[in-house]
Amino acid sequence: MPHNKFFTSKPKLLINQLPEQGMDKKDFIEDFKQYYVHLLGRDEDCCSPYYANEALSEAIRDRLMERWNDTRQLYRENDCRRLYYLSMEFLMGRTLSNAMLNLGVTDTVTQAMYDLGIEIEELIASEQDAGLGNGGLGRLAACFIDSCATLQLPVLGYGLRYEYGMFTQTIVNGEQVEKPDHWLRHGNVWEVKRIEYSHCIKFGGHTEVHTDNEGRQHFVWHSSCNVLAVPYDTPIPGYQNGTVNSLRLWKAVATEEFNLEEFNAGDYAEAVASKITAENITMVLYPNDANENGKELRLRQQYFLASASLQDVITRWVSVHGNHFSDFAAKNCFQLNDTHPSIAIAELMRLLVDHHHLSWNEAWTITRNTMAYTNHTLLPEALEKWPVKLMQQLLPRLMEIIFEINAHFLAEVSAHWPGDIARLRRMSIIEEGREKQVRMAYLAIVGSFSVNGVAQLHSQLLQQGLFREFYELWPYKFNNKTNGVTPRRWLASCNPELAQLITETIGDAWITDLTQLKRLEPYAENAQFRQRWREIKQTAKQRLIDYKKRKHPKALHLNVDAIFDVQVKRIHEYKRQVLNVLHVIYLYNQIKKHGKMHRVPRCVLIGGKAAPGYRMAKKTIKFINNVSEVINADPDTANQLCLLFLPDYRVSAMEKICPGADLSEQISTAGKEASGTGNMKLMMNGAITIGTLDGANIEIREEVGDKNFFLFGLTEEQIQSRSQHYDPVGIISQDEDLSDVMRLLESGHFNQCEPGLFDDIINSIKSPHDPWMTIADFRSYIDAQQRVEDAYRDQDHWTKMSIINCANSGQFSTDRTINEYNRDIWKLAPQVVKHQQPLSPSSQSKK
Ligand code: 26Q
Repeated sequence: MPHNKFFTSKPKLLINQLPEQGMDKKDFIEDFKQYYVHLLGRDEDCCSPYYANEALSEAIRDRLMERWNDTRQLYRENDCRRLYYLSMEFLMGRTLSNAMLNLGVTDTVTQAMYDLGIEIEELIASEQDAGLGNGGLGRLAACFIDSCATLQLPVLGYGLRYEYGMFTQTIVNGEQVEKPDHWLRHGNVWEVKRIEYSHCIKFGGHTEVHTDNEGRQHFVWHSSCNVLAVPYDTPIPGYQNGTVNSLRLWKAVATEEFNLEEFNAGDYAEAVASKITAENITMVLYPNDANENGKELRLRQQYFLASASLQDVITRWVSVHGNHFSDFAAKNCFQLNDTHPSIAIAELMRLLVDHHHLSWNEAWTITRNTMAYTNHTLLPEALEKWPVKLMQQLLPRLMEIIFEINAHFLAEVSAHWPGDIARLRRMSIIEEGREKQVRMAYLAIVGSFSVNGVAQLHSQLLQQGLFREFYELWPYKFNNKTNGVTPRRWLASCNPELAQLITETIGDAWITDLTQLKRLEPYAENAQFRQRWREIKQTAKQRLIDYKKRKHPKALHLNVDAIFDVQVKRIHEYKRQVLNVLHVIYLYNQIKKHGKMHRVPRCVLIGGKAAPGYRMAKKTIKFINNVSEVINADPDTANQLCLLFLPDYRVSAMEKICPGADLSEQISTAGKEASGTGNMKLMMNGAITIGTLDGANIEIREEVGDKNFFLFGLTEEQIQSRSQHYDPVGIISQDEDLSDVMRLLESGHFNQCEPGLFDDIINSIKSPHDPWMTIADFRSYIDAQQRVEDAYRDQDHWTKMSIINCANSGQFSTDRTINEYNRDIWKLAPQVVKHQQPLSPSSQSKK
C-alpha cells in the first residue's frame, strides 16, 4: 500500500518556518480568489454560493492547520493524560461560521466578502448540515468537543463517518416522507483522510485456544472477515485560544486481501459484492427507533467504532511506551456516550489479554479504571440488549469475554449478598429467557469506574430505580453531570444582535464564562435596556417569518406581535406534542365561542422528525398538520392563532429558531426526559419555559426562580402513584373544555376526508394504561398557558422575564458541564498551546 512506504531520509520541509498566514481583510480576499479561481476553476459567471462557501472554507481551514499540528505535537510531547469521547453520533451541523467565530475572524471575513459583493449569510447557508446524529445525544457530543477545545483539554472525539446522515424530512399531504441525506456527495472540505492510521477490524469466524509451554492459554480469532477502518479527521478549534482538537470519524473500507482471495478464485462478482458488504458498515446512521433494535448491522457499527478507536489508542501507546501497560489507566480514559459503544469494555479486554498478553486480572484492573459510562434514558424499552446468539456469530471472542466478565461479576455479587439467587438473576449481564440477551447497560456499569446521568432528577432516578441494585453495590461509581450547550454556537453565533447587546453591557467575558450573564439581571429594571432587548427579539421574530416565508407559503399566518410558542425536538409520545395540539384546539374552541377579543395572538410552531418505523410519532405529525390546516384556514383565527409544522428540523434550523422564540415548550411526562438540551438553547436566547418538573427543567426553574417559569403537571412521584388508578375518561367528563376538545376531535373535524385517521391517537390518550398520562396534565397545562398569556400582555413584564431567563442560563453552558466531568472523572490537565492566536483587527479593537 503506497501509504505504508516511508522516505529513506526525513524530508527537510522546515515546516516551522512557514510564513504566518495573514488575518487581515486583504489576506482573506486574496486567498478566497486563489481558491475560487485556481482550485475550483470558477469565475464571476458562477452564480452558486456553494463554490464561494468552498473557497472561503479552504481559506479558513488553512488557518486552522498549523494550530492543529501544534496542538497535536504539544499533546505528544507532554505525554499528557487524555480523554477519548466514544460516540455513535456527532451532530455537528455547519462548520464554517463556527470556525470563523472561534478563530476570531467573523467581522473581518464578513467585510472581505462584502467587498467582493458576496452576502456572507447566503454563503453560510449553502453549507449542508453534518447530520450525523438523531438529536440530543449527538448534539451533546458536538457541544462537548467544542467546550473541551475551549477549555484546552486533551480530548479526542471518536465516531463513525456515515455516508448518509439523519434523513431529511419533507411533508407530503401532511405526512412525513424521508429522503436519504447524502451529505458527502460534493465532498467535505473540513475533513482530512489519514489512511496511514487505518486499522483492521474482524467479524465472524471462531476462536481457538493454544496452551504454551508455561501453561498459559492464548486465544486466536480465526477465519474472520476483515474490514479496514480508515480515519477522517476534522479540526475542532477552541474559542480564540490556539487549541485545535480533533474529531476522528471511521469509514469502513474493504481490505485489499479480503477481496483479492475471492478475486483470484475467479469470483469477480462475489469479490465486488463482498466489498460492498464491508463498506456498508458506515453507510447509514440508524434512526433512534425501537424497531431498529437488535439489527445486526447496528452491532457491526458499534464494534467497528469501539475496535478501531481502541486499536488507535493502543497503537499510539505502544509506539511510545512499548508493551508496558502499568500506566495505561493513568494516562487514558474513555467516556462512553450511552451504551452504544460499550462493547469497548470487552474489546479492551481482548486487546490487552489476547494481543498484549496481560493476565485477566491486570487487564480487568486497567479496563475498570479506564472506562466511564453516561446514561441518557430512563425508558426501560430503550435499554440496549443484544441476543447472545448474534454476538456469538458476529463477535465470538467478545462473547466469551463477556461471559467471563459476568462470571467474575456474579462472584462479586454472591460475596456481597450470599445465597441471593434471585438477585444474581436480576443483576446478571446475561438476561435468561427464551432468548438469552446481553444487557449492555449492565456491562457498561460493571466495566466502568463512573456511571452518570445527565440531569439531577435523572441521576437520582437511575440510582433509585433502573440501576438501584448496582448503586447499592457500588454507590461511589454513581454521579450526576447535568447537560449543557455551547454558548459559542447557541448564543454568540446564532444570535449576533443579542450577543452584541450583552457584550456592550457587560463585556465579552461571558463567551467563555457564561455565569457572567448574571450581571445582566439588574438591567431588567432598565427601561432603555428592555426596549433594546425587545427590539432585538422582534427583529429575530421577523427574520424567522421571512425565512419561513421563503419556503413555506403558510408562514403568511405568522405575526410578529404574537407569542412565538416553540416546541422543536424529536417526535415521541413521552414528549407529548399531542398535549400541545390539544391546547391549540382548546384555543380554537375559545375563539369560536367567544370571538377573538379576549386573547393574545399566538403562533404555535412545532418541528421534529419521527423515527421512520415509529407509527404513533408519524401519526402525530399528520395530526399536527391536519389541525394546522383547519385552524389556519378559518377566517375567525386570522391574526389570533396559527399552528405551523416546521419541516426538516435540524441543527441549522434551530440556529434560526432560537433567537425568535418567546415560549419554550418542555412538556414531557415527568420522569421521562433524561435532561433535554433544547430547553437550554431557548432559555439562553431569552425564551421562557412552560414545563413539567422533568429533566433539566427542574434546574432551569431553580436558576430563574418560580416567577420566571411556567410550571404545570404532575410530579414524577405523582405520575407513579396515579398510574395505578388512572381514569382519563373520568377526567374528560369532569372538564367541560377538555370534553369540547375531545368531542371536536372525535367528530372527525380534523380528518373530514380521512375517517378514523386519528383513532389511535384518541384511543391512546383515553386509555387508563396510557404511560404518558396526557389527559392527567391537560387542565394544569391550560391554566399555565393562561398565565403565559396574562404575562405576555404586559410586554414590559415579559421582557423582564426574558432578560432574567437569559441572565440565569450560565449553569447550562457545556463549559460548566465539562469542567465537572474533568474535576470528577477525567482529571485532565489543560494544555496551553504556545502558538497564540494572532487576534484579528476587529476583535482587538473590541478588547
Ligand atoms: C438505539 C438502537 C438502535 C438504533 C438507534 C438507537 C438510538 C440512537 C440514538 C437510541 C437512542 C439515541 C439517542 C438518544 C438521545 O438523544 N437521548 C437524549 O439525550 C439527551 C442528551 O443527554 C437528553 O437531553 C435527552 O433527554 C435524551 O432523550
